[in-house]
Amino acid sequence: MKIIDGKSISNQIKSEISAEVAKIIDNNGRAPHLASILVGEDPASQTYVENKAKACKKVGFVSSKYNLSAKDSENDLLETIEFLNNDQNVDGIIVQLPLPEHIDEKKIIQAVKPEKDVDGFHPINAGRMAIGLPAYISATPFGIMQLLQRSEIETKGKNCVVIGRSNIVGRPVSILMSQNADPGNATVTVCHSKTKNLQEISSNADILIVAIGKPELVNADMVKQGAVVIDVGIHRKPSTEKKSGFKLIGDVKFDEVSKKASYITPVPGGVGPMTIASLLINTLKASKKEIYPQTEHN
Ligand code: BQF
Repeated sequence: MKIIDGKSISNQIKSEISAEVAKIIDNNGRAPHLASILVGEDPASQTYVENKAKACKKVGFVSSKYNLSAKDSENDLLETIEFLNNDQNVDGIIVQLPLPEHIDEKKIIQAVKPEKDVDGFHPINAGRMAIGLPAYISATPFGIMQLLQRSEIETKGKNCVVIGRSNIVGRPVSILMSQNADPGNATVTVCHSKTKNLQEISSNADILIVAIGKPELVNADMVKQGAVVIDVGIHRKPSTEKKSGFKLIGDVKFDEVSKKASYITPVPGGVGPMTIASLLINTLKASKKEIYPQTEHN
């Protein structure tokens, strides 16, 4: 069994990005700029926004943070997005999810200009990705594809089972894995909360991608000997051994599943760091206007 070291692969990507930023600066360009909006003070969300700001700093990007109160209105958030859409010095905008109940997430993701939507959540980017046009691909699915590619894992013709169908991970990664591309060309099955024979289906997977959001749902009986297992879950489990008071666990029972897997991603240090690295890649592309060279969505 090989552990896929997402932390190390993400550091490799970050050093490639740093080199590109240095070149941009040498040519009298401006450093890429990522703006993050956080509404409220959910501790996990605060950590994620902090992780992204730190990563920006590490590769030489500018980052700015806009912290709204949980009580601020949907309109306040829309105004912040509009301000950043119009700021010529901002390349990428992310709105940290989840949002408070009184804010309509669907409305918010459509307010971010597609050209600055480095999370790839806007329907223009989600749709373009689905039909194989240049697009910002949401960071976690993109990170998973990079992990497979950089670990030289063959996907062509393989049975890939995705557990989870969210707009952010399960759905887009299932599309990418089935595309005629490398990585891709897998035969993909999407399972979800209403799937009846989950164990039967998942134990047929050569590549199992788990993004269901249920702590340690996947056990050894659900995994084929030699499978590649990608664990997207991230949950805080109370622990007296950690000074933070919790440890991170995934959607997969790592100890037992790792005995059967050929490759497996750990939590932490697997998919999570790759999500951050992919966001940096998207922000660099935004600053270079790589996806949308003109302003219209042709
Ligand atoms: C690691 C996220 C659920 C809901 C909204 C590194 C991150 C996490 C783990 C991180 C995530 C998860 C992010 C590790 C961003 C990934 O070392 O294992 C980085 O910061 N993530 C997010 O922005 O929103 C989420 C998960």
